[in-house]
This record gives sequence, C-alpha cells and structure tokens, in this order.
Amino acid sequence: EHVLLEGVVPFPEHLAQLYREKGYWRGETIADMLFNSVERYFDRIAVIDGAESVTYAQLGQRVLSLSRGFQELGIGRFDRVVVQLPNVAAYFEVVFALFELGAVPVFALAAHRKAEIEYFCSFSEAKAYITVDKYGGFDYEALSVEIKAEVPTIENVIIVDVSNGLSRFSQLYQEPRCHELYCSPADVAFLQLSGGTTGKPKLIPRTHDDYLYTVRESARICGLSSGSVHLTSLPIAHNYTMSSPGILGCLFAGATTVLAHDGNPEIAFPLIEKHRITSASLVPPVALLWLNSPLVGEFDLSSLAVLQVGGAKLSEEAARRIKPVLGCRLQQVFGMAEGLVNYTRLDDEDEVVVTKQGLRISPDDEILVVDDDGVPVRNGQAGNLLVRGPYTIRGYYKAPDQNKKDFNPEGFYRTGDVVIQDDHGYLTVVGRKKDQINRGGEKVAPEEVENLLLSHAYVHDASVVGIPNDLLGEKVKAFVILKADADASEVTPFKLKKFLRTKGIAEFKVPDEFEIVEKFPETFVGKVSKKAQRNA
Ligand code: J2J
Repeated sequence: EHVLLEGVVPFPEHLAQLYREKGYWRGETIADMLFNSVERYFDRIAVIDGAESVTYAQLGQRVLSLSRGFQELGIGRFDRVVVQLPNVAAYFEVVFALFELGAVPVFALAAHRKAEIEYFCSFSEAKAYITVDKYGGFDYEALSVEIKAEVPTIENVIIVDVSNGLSRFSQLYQEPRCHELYCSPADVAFLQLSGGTTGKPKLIPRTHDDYLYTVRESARICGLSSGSVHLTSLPIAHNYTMSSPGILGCLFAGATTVLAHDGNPEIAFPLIEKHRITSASLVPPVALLWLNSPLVGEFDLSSLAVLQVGGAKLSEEAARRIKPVLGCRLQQVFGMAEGLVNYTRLDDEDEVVVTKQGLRISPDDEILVVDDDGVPVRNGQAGNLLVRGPYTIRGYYKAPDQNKKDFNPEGFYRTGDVVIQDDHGYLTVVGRKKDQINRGGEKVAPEEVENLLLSHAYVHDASVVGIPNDLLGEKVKAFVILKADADASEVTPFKLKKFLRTKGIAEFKVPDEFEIVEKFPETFVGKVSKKAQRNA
C-alpha cells in the first residue's frame, strides 16, 4: 500500500490503474527523468544564466552533491521545504536535489513577502526555507531571519549566494553519490500555489507520475528536441514555467533553457540573437511589449520559431499580429496549476491559433462545460469549465472544506473559468466566475487583500475588484469605506499602499487604485456587487 503525504486526496485506485495501463503514469520520478537526460545529453548545455552555462553532466553532478548536503541537514522524503528563488541556475540544483530525496518543495514566487512566506512555511510545516541573499533590491536574507524566528518547524534556512557570483553552496556540496530512489513515483513531488480565490492561497499537491505525463506530452506538443533553445523569463517556479513546456519539458527533451530575469525586449531580444533561441513562453502583456517594441528589426530574431502565450487571455487582435511582426508561430496556452493544460497545436491553421486557447493535452482529460445548474451546454455555447483527468488534482492540500466547494461529487475540479468548446474540443476562454483578478497572468485573490485592508485601524470595509486595463487585461482596484473617526490624511492611496507593503504582500497584489466610498453597490440579495464596482 502506497503511503501518501497526509492531507492529500488520492486519485481513485481504478483510475490510477487505468492511467498506468495507458502509459500516462510510467512509474518514474522527476529525478529519474533528469538522470535519464544526463545520460543521453551529457555534454549539451542544460541551462544558461548570464555568463554561466551548465551542461547536463555538470547539473547531474551538482544535484547529487547538493542532495547529500541536504540529507546531512536531515531533509528527506515527505519533508516540505519552501523554495523562494528568482530565475537563477541554482534553482535547478536546489529543486532537483530536493526531488532526488523525495523532499517536497513548496514553490513560492520571488515576489512573495513576509505574510505569504510565513503562511507557506507554517501551513506546510516546512522543515527548511531556501532563498537568496539579496535580489532585485530586496533583502531575502533579512526576511529569512524573521521567518526562522517565527515559524518553529523551520530547522534550516539555506541562503543561495547570488550577489557574489558562483560560490553558492560551498558548505553544502558533498562528494556526490549515485542517483538513488528515495521515494515513490506515486508520491507528491511538490506543492504548487493556486491562483487563489480565498483569504489564503491553497496548495496544490502534484505527483511525480502525473506531472511527468504533462511534461513529456508538453515537450512533444511544443516541438522541443535536443536542438531547441527555450527562453524562460516568467517567474521560475510558476506552473507554466515549470512544465508548459517549461524547464522540465526542456530537460526531458535535452533542450537548453536560457534564463532571463525579465521578459522585456531590451533583455529578451539580445538573448534571442546571441543564443539563437528557438522558442519562448510569455504572458499577454509581455507579448504586447514585444509586438510594440521599437527594437523589433534591431535584433536578429530569425531563430525564433514558436512563441507561447498564456496565463491570461491574449486578445485576438494581438494574436493576429504575432506572425507578421515577430516572424514566428503563435502557440496559445491555457493552463492551471491544478492540472489541465490546453495548447493550440503547431500544425493548426492560423485561424484556430489566433481565436482559440487550445485543446487539452490528454484524450482522457474529461472536460465538462455546464450552465449554473450543472447541466451540460451544447458545443459553441458558453459555460462553466469543470475537469477531471490523469493530471488534474482531486483536492487541495489539507483543505477538506474548500475541496467540497471546488470539486464536485464526481471529483471534477471547478476551474471557475467560462469557456466555449468547439466540435473538435478546442476551448475559447470567454470569462470567469471565480472571485479572482488576473493581472496580466499574475493571480490576485481579492479576499486576501480585503482581509489585510480590514486590519487597518481606519478601514470599516473593503472590496477589491479587477478593472479593465489595456496592457494588463485587468488592474487591481480597492473600494474602501472608512470608519467614522478616520483621519483622512492617513488613508491616502500612498499611505494605504505603504500599509499593505508593511504587512508583507507581493507587490502585484497591492491595488493600483483606491477609491474611498460611502457605501458599496449591492445586488438584489444584499451582497456587495463586484460587477457594479468593476464597471464603475
Ligand atoms: C485565459 N485565461 C487563462 C489563457 C490561464 C500554463 C499556462 C498558464 C498557467 C496558469 C499554467 C489562460 N487564457 N490562455 O499553470 O501550466 C487563467 C484561467 C486559469 C488560471 C490558472 C500553465 N491561461 N488562464 O496561468 O494556476 O483563469 O496557471 O484558470 O496561475 O489562469 O492560473 P495559474
């Protein structure tokens, strides 16, 4: 009998068996996948980060030597470790060293701050927290001291020295052993973050078996081979960056990942020219920056064959400009960390590629498009998207009450997205029912920001919504009702932003706009009408 991490909802046994029989789940761990590639693509470059290039062989050695270091710190199977790293080569070593041991990384974003990191560490009862010294003007080492002091389960804080060059784990690297099996392919490999609709982000448990299925298929669907060079500029630990086709897809295919700290044309275009980059993954606002950049024409972008765009809806108008302006194919990606990922295919007709967000990865992804009563709608009609399948979770980590809401009794995940399915199974995203803001691909849970605003001494009530924005799709706006005794000079937008930053949340969640109001518009049942606020 397979032992699961406590708090994880397993796939039903008969389906697990089916997914194995069909060859979706192959009984391989993510570390096995890496070491297969190390053997096959030995001398090829796995990752390029600035002036540093790491071959598959070097990566394999470093992972094995670092995993011994981690092991000596007492990190092993099932142990949660919060990893918060920016786009640096060391990320590969850290994450694979944890995978090798069967430890469970919890993937924080570099943008997260104290409130979020403290929550991830305490909720997951993490044994260690791994971050950098300083990066992008923020002192992560100082944060780690606070975290260590406040979260009793944290035994070790590991700081990756990125400011001072390459000497990153001098004390931790040990004489490498061989790759071994410390865990089961049916184990949870990591905890990914949900975009969130609730006061606290939910954690998503993905197994080695289910994740590797999406990795192999994504690499194939995205056309990766050992000759591919892929640009990674989105936050490194995001599900899109990890696996659609992402870092893992590249490693599986023997391709090279080029890391960029940011996707702006000034950074990305020179890298494309220099490394002859063949594909890149972007969110819509960055794709718009590329399309409108005066630097197009200044750099040789001719190696770029495929541009993936996803994470938020790409407008059809922008989609149509990709090929003529950038000279490459567009591939739309509509995915979610909970599982389901859709891609347009590389051999689809242009008209499909610019108007649809894609087709599911697996023939065994069961897609339901239903009305508000749960009754399936016909193809061509908009409805709520529900999904179940070989790589979609059956529940969030340690969240039985939330799971009753977010999964139906048959185990389908309610995505909260409103889509239209065509007769070929392709989906077009036309809206959203969940209370979430998609700020250019970065997800904000209004309730999380509202709760923080409510902790302000002068705030009586707060309602946070997404308002339309040309570049980002949506921006974050907070409507605030003040207490009677509020001092107006203390609740200016500037002061409220400062207050939220002191609370320690990621900058992308801090509202772009504030409006002080007397009362909120109400729906006919007396709830706050966010719809009216969005359209105000
Ligand atoms: C409209 N909405 C989209 C798209 C995601 C690949 C790509 C993206 C994610 C991701 C991912 C969209 N058009 N093309 O994990 O592996 C919105 C939907 C969805 C939510 C999921 C991947 N692509 N979305 O964005 O977990 O609302 O994953 O439910 O961050 O983003 O967000 P997230």
